[in-house]
Amino acid sequence: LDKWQEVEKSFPPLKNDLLLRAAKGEETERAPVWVMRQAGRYLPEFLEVRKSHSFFECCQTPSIASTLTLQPIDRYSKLDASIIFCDILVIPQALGMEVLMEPSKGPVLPKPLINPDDIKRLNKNVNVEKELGYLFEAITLTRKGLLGRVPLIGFCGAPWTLMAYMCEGGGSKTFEKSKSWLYKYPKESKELLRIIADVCADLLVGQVLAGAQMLQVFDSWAGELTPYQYKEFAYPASIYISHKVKSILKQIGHSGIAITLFAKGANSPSTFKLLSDPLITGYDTLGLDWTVDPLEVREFVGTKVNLQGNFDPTVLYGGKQGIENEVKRLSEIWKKAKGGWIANLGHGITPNVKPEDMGWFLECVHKYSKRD
Ligand code: 1CP
Repeated sequence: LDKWQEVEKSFPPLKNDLLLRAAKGEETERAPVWVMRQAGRYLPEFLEVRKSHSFFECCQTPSIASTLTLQPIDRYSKLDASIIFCDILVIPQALGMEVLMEPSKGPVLPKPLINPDDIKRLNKNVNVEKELGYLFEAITLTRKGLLGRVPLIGFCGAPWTLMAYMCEGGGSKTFEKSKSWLYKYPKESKELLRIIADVCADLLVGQVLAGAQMLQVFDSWAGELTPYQYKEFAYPASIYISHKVKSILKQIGHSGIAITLFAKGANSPSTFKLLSDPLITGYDTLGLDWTVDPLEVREFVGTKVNLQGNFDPTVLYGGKQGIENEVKRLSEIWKKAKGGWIANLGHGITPNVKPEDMGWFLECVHKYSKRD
């Protein structure tokens, strides 16, 4: 406890708390806005750093990770949050799996988990401080570099999404290897999900103690599951994390933190109902992808949970007028939805976006999300 308070006191005071207020359910004067993958390949300054450093070198070197996190904040004064530069696949690495980042293919895990016997290959009792301490260092450094401009978000992948990478050996179109685990080995799948979830929770707690002011769990492949599989496998593993994080923080006298769950594509009414009560799920905010209507989602989730989203990432290819029209249209709908709204894209920003179009998008959100 003392250590956490010491660390917190060493940071400059926060000047923009819109994100944190919206995450507590406040209908803020305008929507706080940030963009998933805002530090990334659409920024020339990011590509410049990547010329001389491999992807995981960027993640594992605190000064580089911090520089990359601050790049979009330095460029766009209209961003209301930063997210630490890292990747969800550092958890499989901590569990002992090799992960490569191949320029054209994305992540590759050369020795995937083929059957339950392979669970034995994973490290037991992962010490996150030892395996992933670089992330905590990067967070502390970044809080200093932010000078209180905006809050810093910590994150991890959700167990199902990480299990998918660990069983597929990389990205996938069909998810046949990982999903066949759920049919063939339901019990062992749950065991694997729990092993992953424990590391996720420890990693999130470590990020908070290092200075993260909000958290997000990325379940990018939740939409590959049937509603039944989501409820049976992904959901319990995801809420295990949030409850574990919140109970550890409570035990050490921490004042608590808001957590967002981005379960991309998990859009069935029954799934929304399952995620509707933060007291049950431990998730204060749900991230929505662009395929759903915020008002319709509100009907399913009620008013206890806050929402984040959900501009179509391709709107950023729509030109100035197209971006403005769409931000105006969707913001009007969002303003009718009750509770906290954090504006974001419905998935990560893509590499070919022009940086000035991202800037224009942020300006439009500031303008049209204003409540009168
Ligand atoms: O060569 C490069 O520079 C690789 C590009 C890149 C970047 C910039 C990857 C590879 N990861 C990242 C950073 C990253 N990844 C962040 C940084 C913070 C920020 O948002 O600015 C975050 C939050 C992630 C999270 C992440 N990684 C997710 C969840 C979010 C999502 O987009 O769904 C996933 C699925 C990954 C795996 C991953 N890492 C990288 C790629 C290309 C992928 C996806 C590959 C696939 O489609 O399977």
